[in-house]
Amino acid sequence: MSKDLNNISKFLSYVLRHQPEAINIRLDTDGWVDIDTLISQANLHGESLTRDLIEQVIKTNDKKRFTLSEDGLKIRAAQGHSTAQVEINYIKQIPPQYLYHGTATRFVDSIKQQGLIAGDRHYVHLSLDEKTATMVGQRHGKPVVVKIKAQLMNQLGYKFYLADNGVWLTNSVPSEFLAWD
Ligand code: HQG
Repeated sequence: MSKDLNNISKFLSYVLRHQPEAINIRLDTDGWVDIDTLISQANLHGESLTRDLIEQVIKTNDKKRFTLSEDGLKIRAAQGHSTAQVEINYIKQIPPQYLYHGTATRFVDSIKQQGLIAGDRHYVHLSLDEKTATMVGQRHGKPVVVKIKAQLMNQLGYKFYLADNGVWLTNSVPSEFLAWD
């Protein structure tokens, strides 16, 4: 992805996940905003945005972070929200036997004690494979991957959701369901 598109992706992540009020837009409960409103408000706040650029970002984004509505009029972030404006009604899914979470070595002691917690975001984010989890962990420092006994958790009543872009979500993971190598 070009540097421009990368910057736009960062801007969209910021306003569609965390701070819609920064450009004075309101997201609906499912996280959607009209693309026309997004463009005009972004431009008003000094971020030049066009429909064409937005479509390029949606198409080329490495993690498919953004979803276009079926009618093509709205956009939302697929996951990763912290804003209280959004409470996506994700459909419950049965997870595979194991899912993976990438973190940094400095968080390991705390995670062993408290389990995985969502922090500022609405959910704990889990990956289908170790390679993806390693990349997620790298964002925070020296990566370490922890295996989650997802199917066992699900059998015991913990809910799992799958975002539009393949990221698995759950509210928290108590430490007894974590397996460290
Ligand atoms: C850690 C990216 C101490 C957790 C990724 C993580 C993902 C604890 C950090 C998405 C803890 C939160 C989310 C505990 C969890 N004690 N630390 N008890 N429980 N943590 O960024 O999962 O590129 O909010 O391990 O690909 O890293 O933005 O979550 O290190 O899908 O699209 O607290 O963001 O996507 O960090 O990443 P984050 P995350 P994007």
